Amino acid sequence: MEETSASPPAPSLSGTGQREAETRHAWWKDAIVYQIYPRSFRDSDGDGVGDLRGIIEKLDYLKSLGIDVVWLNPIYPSPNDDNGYDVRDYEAISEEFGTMADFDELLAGLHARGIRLVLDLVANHSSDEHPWFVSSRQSRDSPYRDYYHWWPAEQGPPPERWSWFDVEANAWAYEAATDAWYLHYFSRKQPDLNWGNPAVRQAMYRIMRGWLDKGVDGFRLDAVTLISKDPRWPRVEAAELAARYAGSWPRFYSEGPDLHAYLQEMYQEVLARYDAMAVGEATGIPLERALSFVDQERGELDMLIHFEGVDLGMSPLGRRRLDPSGWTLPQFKRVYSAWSDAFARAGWGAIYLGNHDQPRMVSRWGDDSPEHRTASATLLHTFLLTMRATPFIYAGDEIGMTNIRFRAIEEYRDIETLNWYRHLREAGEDPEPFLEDWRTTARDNGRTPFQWDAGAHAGFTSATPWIGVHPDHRTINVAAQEADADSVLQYFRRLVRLRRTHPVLVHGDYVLLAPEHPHIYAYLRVLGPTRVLVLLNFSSTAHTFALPAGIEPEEVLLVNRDRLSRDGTSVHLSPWQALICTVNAGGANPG
Ligand code: ISL
Repeated sequence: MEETSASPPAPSLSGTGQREAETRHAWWKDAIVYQIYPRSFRDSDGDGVGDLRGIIEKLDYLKSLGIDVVWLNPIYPSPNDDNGYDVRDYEAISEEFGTMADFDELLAGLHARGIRLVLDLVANHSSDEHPWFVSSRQSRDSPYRDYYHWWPAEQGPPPERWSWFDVEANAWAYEAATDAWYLHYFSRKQPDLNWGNPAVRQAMYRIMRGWLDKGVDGFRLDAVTLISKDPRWPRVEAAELAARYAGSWPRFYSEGPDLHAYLQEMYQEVLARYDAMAVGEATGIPLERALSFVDQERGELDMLIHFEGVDLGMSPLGRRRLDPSGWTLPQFKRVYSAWSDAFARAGWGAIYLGNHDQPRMVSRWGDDSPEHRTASATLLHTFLLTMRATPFIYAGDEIGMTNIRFRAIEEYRDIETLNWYRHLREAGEDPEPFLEDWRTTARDNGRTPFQWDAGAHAGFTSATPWIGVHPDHRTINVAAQEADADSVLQYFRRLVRLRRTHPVLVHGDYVLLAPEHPHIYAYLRVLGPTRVLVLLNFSSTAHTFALPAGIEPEEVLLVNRDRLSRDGTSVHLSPWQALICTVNAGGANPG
């Protein structure tokens, strides 16, 4: 058995969490994960791009948040067609971000503060500039030819496959040099690796072991549900392609026939040998099959990052657009309750409301107007940190950063937006409705520089930043919130402390109350005799909640605004008020 050398001490578990502590590397169940998009966090060397030394400068800030794990988006050398998700070398550090010595210092600095580090592993595809692909595309006889998926032209046109980032949405790109097509589910510069080739798998396992031997604490596995391709290459009907979120598309993309075999092999060859956390990005995986990935008995992954939550209220088309019919709170409750219940007896969940592929949490799920921003951001954090799942907090959300809503296409940097725009222009479509859609949905909303202070470029850089800084940094920034006891930041820290000191919030059963209430999300967390009630008013108007019989609020543990206001069995909640209180012990739990 190999062991990591520099792991921080395991966080202490108490109460009946003990049962889970006995299962394999359960430390990540108690953890709060903080996701850093390195390009946008802090630029230490004045080139407009965030870097590892920038993160090192902020180590004490990270410690002050009380988080347990940092997940870094890719930091490897990359031509940056997709901001690092096109990897040129899996074993080195991008020059833009620093050196391996900087990385070692960052890892040691995190570990010294009791914070673990999780890297992003992009295993479904590499960059077209990776030496494997450079060789692969040169000749049909290349020793690396079978590292990728090639379709020789003499076999006729390849089976239709949809590409997320391609201008023509075609996942096959033709190469005259070898008269063949190669597969790329993302951009043309992101050819899909052929996991059917054992040499590819072994190479990836070696890479993973290399980072774990260095002391890294786990991986977020990018697009990992797409790695197994059906070698029979079934043809897809055009209608099925168009409706990629409806019904059958995962049959052709995620959950290929060998997916579980690969994940089990990865577990045996890598994960089982370390005390590491593995969270898979679960594109296309429905709730019904979640446990087939994360049931400990199977030996595959620890957690999944599912999409059912963030896809609520999105149009089911390839291009990002809000569904005009919107989303309702009862739907939201159904999704998160179902994903919580799925892991009641086995497996474990991950929960998030924003990341680098999503608009800002408060703009998407709260109300980012000056009147309601602080309350709605703190309410959303209350939700994330009181659910029975490992919370993934996206950097900037702890201060309530908002969507930038770029006006013009020139302001965008994301390949997804730029390619869709090109596509529309080539098709002669009016770009304005498109731009309006992307103001609320674009990934770049979540990628603007972190707002440290009210000064130039929000204290992110001394140079011109790689992407525009949100003008609201003059009011929304760390410095201002450090000085304000009622800020999102200070509330976030209180919540983190509360979760840490109340195991019921991590391990307790989750009992949904009033599933159909249109404005209030209410639930109990129950661990032995301890019962905690969470009340969240998901709206910009005041509402009343009728307490179910047998639920008697006792001590208020935390409230984001105002106080507990009760009238008999009714609780009055102000707009976006969030309240956590203990309730009388015992009795049957309603719900
Ligand atoms: O954000 C999306 C596009 O609208 C998602 O469909 C996303 O592409 C998908 O979830 C996979 O995401 C991951 O892999 C991509 C990368 O661009 C994303 O940033 C990453 O999270 C390709 O590596």
